[in-house]
Amino acid sequence: MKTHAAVAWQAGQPLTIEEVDLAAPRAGEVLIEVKATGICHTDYYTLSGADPEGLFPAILGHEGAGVVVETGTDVKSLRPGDHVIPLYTPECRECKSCLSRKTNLCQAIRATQGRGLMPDGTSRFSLNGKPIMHYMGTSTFSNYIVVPEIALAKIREDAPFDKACYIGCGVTTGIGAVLFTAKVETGANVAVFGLGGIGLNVIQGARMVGADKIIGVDINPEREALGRQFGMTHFINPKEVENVVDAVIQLTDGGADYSFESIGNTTVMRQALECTHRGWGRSIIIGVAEAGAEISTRPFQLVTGRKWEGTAFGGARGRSDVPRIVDWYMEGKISIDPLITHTLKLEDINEGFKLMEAGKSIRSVVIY
Ligand code: NAD
Ligand code: AHE
Ligand code: ZN
Repeated sequence: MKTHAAVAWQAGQPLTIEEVDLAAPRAGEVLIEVKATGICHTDYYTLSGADPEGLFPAILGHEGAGVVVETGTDVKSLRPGDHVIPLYTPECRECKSCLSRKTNLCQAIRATQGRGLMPDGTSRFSLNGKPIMHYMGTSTFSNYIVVPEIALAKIREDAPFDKACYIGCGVTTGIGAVLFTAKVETGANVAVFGLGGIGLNVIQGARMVGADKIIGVDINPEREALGRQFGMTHFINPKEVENVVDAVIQLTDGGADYSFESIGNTTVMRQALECTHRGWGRSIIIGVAEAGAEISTRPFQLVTGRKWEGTAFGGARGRSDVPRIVDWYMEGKISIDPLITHTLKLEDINEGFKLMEAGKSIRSVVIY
């Protein structure tokens, strides 16, 4: 079949809309009509050329929601008409990682996914007979996609696609980092560096668990109002203080219990670690930094009890946790709507990247 898709031909170049060929789902695969997709900073990062796994030409996008159109052989858990969120972190429930119960990083198809291919080592997308690469196993910048069954979370049918799509990455990553990875306890002091599409969800996760001080740090002063709306109690603009680490330490009587870096800046990652409390502070890296980037600190920071950690997809097990998070949204327990600042047509997708770059959007959502 044919599908309209935004194709990334080269690093740093705008996407172009093409009519792409899409092959039918094979065994264990599912054809999805994508109804809406968010644009995450990670799409921008890969398009920029900084991603060591970035391949071109590819169809980017990993924050979608849609409907099952057709199932390949051996697909048992889904049928046409089901509403789904594609998962860049699948959940096979059989691999060593899934069975360990220690991580959400299912490894069943990670190797082929990182090479832009389906699990059988081929692409379903092509144009003029030449393959186009998948991206993160999802490629939600295409109206129709083929995705492995283990990489689809079935969600309730009354959830609106244009909001539910954001649960495919940003919402789950931010809230999950607090609930599933850090397991922040009531009364803890939390510092969040970077108040974009991810960081604002970290803020609302911290509010959900009843954190005490929730300190937001961002160089964009326009992020303060939305931060406060989502539960932030204190705002620091690093440009307005002499030393952001000292500023957090002063506000928290010795340091934050937990900090989160949701920017992808290694200098800020160090600040986030060093503003946590001696003896027990934990700093969680969410941001994705460019190929070759390294983090550093004095080992003394760790010797004196701070822990440096990271999280992918907020530690969520997609097929189990994503439907619950959709329920939280539908029950009014979490807020999504104010974070979707722009909606676009696929033809205007490059505008979404420009808005992100200019710091004008939190999330732009493409509606098919
Ligand atoms: P975004 O562009 O919406 O937000 C980034 C925010 O950081 C902006 O508000 C910006 O003003 C702020 N910022 C930039 N430089 C800063 C600095 N020096 N100090 C303080 N604030 C600064 O991006 P996003 O979509 O929220 O993504 C954030 C990061 O998280 C990206 O690196 C993205 O790739 C990563 N990410 C990781 C995961 C994961 O699973 N680990 C999931 C999603 C996104
Ligand atoms: N190819 C990138 C990987 C970047 C990365 O860490 N991605 C996150 C999700 S970001 C979503 O917006 C992730 O899931 N990581 C775990 C994994 O297995 O990729 C790079 O920098 O190499
Ligand atoms: Zn993302």
